[in-house]
Amino acid sequence: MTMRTITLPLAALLATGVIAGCGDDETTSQTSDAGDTTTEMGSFALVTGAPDGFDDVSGTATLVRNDAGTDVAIELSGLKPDMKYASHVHADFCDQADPGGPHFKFAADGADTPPNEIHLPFQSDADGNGSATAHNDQTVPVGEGKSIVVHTAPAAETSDAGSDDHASTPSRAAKIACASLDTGDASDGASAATTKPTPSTPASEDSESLAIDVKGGTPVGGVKSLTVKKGDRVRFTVSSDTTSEIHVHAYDIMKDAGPGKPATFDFKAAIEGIFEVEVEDTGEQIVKLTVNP
Ligand SMILES: [Cu+2]
Repeated sequence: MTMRTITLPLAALLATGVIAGCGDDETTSQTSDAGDTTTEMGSFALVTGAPDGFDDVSGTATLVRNDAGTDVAIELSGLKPDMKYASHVHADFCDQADPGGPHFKFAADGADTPPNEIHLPFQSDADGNGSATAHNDQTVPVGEGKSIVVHTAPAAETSDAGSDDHASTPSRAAKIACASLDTGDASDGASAATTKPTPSTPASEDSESLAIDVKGGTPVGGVKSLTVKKGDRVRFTVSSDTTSEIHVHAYDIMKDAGPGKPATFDFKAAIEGIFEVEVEDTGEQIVKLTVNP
């Protein structure tokens, strides 16, 4: 009898206690913390209209976002040695008329300086290599911050805090190279579909250094297949009887191939998926590039 009178109010107390202590907001935000990291990567390529003296710039860009903020890292080679450079996360992809478009800003009406923008100033070494990293406590929204652009450094940007509104004064900071960022990570459901590799044809036996001959804007012998693993080097050479721009999609690498001047491609396969290499003027595909995980 006594047992029963005690257990009933105790059970009722426990029940209300459990409900009060279990904050719904807390549990849901904790679960999403774990799965919210996305990594995007890209390869640097020279932009059209880059200043004289830059002709073989390449490198990689990585942007990692999670609830703790955004981390960006770049690594370049082929730059002019011992020179200061500016680089920023930009709003658009590299294939725009103005490669990369304007700077990415967290607050559209906010300042042109960090932390409202992400800047990665750096100086190249004696061999023309350069690298930089940046952390921002804010998280770049998925689908924004689509590229990283490297510029010549305007005098004002030798100190990072200085104002550099190069969008309105483009002559002061010419764009040199641009890397479009692509989600190569399946943790983000929305973009996973576009980067997931589909079953592909077997690797061509000479994927080491493929040679493509273009005549009249079309590939001799048809579209060649090139299959590599992510992180491998992609190497091929395009010869053409007419001067044509050769474009590697997604990686946004463009090079001119012309009579006696073949275009040599050599870049890291940083983005998974199946990509076209085409003759830009004719839209003719010459290579099917497959990058497997
Ligand atoms: Cu910029």
